[in-house]
Amino acid sequence: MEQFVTADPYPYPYNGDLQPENTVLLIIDMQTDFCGIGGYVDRMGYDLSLTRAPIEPIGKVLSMARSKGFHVMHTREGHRPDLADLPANKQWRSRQIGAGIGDPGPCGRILVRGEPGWEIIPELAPISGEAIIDKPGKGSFYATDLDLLLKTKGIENIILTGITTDVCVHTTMRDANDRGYECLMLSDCTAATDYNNHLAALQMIKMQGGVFGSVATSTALLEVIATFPDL
Ligand code: C5J
Repeated sequence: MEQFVTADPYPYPYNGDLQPENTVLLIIDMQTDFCGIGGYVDRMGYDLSLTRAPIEPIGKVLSMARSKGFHVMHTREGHRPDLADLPANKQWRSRQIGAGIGDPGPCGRILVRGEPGWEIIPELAPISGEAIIDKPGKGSFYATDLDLLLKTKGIENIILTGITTDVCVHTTMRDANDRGYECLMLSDCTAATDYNNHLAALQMIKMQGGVFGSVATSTALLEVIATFPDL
C-alpha cells in the first residue's frame, strides 16, 4: 500500500514507497560539541537553545522509528586525536572564532574523537544495531562508508534530522539527493546556530519542485508511521 507523508513541496516519498525496510532515520551530529554546555558551538558564542530545540522532537521520532523497525543511523563529526584528518584551513578558521578544533576546552579537545564533547548526547544515544558514522567533514558521505551501508541494506529513503540545518544536515541532504536517495528533512528535528539560516535552509529545499527533496514536520511523519505494525 502506498504511504505518503504530508510535506512541502510534495507528499513524501515521491513514489509512496515508504517502508521500514527501505527507509533510514539519519540523526546527524547530536553531539555535546554542537548542543552541550562547553562544547564547540557554545565556545563559539552561539545560542545553545537553538541547537537543543530538536532534541525532544528527535527523541519522539527515534522512539517511534525503533518500535516500527525502521533503520536508524547516527553520525558524529570529529577528527583523529593526532588531527591527521583535519585540514589546516578548518583548524585555522575555528581558531579565529575562539573554538580551535583540537584545542582543549571544558568538554575535552574540541571535535576530537573519543573526547567527552564529541560523544552523542545521552538523550539520543545509539543502541545496539544502529550504525554510527564517524565523519571528518560536514557531509556524511565524504570519507565514510555511509553509502555502502545504505546500498547494502537496500535503503532508498533518508529521513534527515540533527544539527545543523544549514551545514552538516544540508551538505548531507544535497549529496544524498545527488546519489539518488529520496530525502525528507524534518523541520522541527533540525536547527541552525542562526534561526534565519535554519529557515533559509528549509526554503532552499522547496525550490524547483523540491530540488533536494521535501520538508515535513515530525508530527506529519509520526501520523503516518504510527499506523505501521510494531516490531
Ligand atoms: C558544523 C555541523 N556546523 N554538524 N557542523 O560545523 O553542522
